[in-house]
Amino acid sequence: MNTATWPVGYALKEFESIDSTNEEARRLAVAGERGPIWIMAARQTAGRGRRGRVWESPSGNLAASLMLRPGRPAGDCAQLSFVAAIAACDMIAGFAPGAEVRVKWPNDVLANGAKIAGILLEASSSGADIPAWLAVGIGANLAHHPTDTEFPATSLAALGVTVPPPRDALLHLAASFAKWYESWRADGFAFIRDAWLARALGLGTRIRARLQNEELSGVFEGIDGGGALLLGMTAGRTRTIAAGEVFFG
Ligand code: BT5
Repeated sequence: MNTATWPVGYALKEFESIDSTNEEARRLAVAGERGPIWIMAARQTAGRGRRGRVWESPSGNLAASLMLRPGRPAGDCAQLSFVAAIAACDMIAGFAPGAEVRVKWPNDVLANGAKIAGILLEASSSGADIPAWLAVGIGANLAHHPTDTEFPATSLAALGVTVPPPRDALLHLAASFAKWYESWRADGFAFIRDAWLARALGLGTRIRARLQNEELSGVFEGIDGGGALLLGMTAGRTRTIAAGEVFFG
């Protein structure tokens, strides 16, 4: 793996054990911390996924959140989950060069088809058009992965590669995120979308999308300017899906 250097201007706060690094990001933001600051914990006792789901993060895995204040509208801020996915994908690929490391809409990183990292973006809930702060939470399975998940999971250890200390993984993640974040700030989402699509699994293939009240089958055509999934249906129609789960095959 190439060497990486810690990005200039980013602070770091480390914990041995914490409830959730995203929750700590929220606490720091509410207390007035300006950021950008990475929060990392060796272990989370209440790691969370989307929609109240649990994220398992035992010691040996990476659990980290970046608290930052982009000063951009909420719709634009949501694009940062794609920035995080690209950064996490490249970090994992760097440690597992022999694996097929891909992103899966909206926020997962897969290695050889199994989930190795997940992303949880949370924002201040003040109702303002421009969120006061964002927490970009990233969990990556370095040494361990759960076996009882709906979607199969894996880890660097299960891939048979050398497992880095979580701090090394964070260094590469933080360096990569900072690079892609600068590109997003300077050039907007189009370039990020292209970079994400270049890493996406199953582009142009038939997928299933589970929405809140229905399940759809269609061709994964891409993502739109807001990051929504584009699903090609019969008769040339395209459905735009803002939230849901995707299944391949
Ligand atoms: C995610 O949610 O994938 C977002 C995970 C974000 C975790 C980070 S860790 C640092 C920061 N602090 C936090 O508290 N959270 C963030 P979702 O797509 O909802 O996936 C959750 C589902 O994945 C669960 O319902 C399980 O089925 C499965 N799962 C739980 N732990 C897993 C793991 N370690 N690896 C793979 N799958 C897991």
